[in-house]
Amino acid sequence: MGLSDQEWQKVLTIWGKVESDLPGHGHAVLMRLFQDHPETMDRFEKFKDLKTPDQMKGSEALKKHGVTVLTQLGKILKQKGNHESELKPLAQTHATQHKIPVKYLEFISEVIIKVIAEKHSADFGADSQAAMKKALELFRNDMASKYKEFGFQG
Ligand code: CUS
Repeated sequence: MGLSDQEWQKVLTIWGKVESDLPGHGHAVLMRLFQDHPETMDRFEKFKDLKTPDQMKGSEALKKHGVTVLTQLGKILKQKGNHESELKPLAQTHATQHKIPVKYLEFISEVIIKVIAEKHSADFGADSQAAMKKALELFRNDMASKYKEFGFQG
């Protein structure tokens, strides 16, 4: 279940590339998520008017939220699994206010890997992809158990 030091190193190395352009990556992730899984948009009132890819592309709100998402996730990844204190408040708001099912976290994890693979193919080989996949699984598992503590079945 846990990741080795080497795996965490791979995760954080590629995350460094993501951080070289957080708004670009975040915007790409959310556009892709909303196109591939339109139902995920319904969680966010502020995005309900984004209907076409062009509208999404031009949306400052979407770009801003992309930065929020990747910033939160980056904070958690940097804890290398010891993320209890970062994860708990995030799980609480997502369980009680936003009501983001674990399934949506699965979708966003897949999309993050796709977007990194597209933007950084040379630096994101099979080992790094597998490590990132594991890190995101750990994140989701721990979110899911915290969700239950907050009474959200996810
Ligand atoms: O915002 C936040 O915070 C979250 C993040 C994580 C948890 C990482 N989100 Cu937002 C999520 C989601 C979205 O945005 C959309 C869809 C789905 C999910």
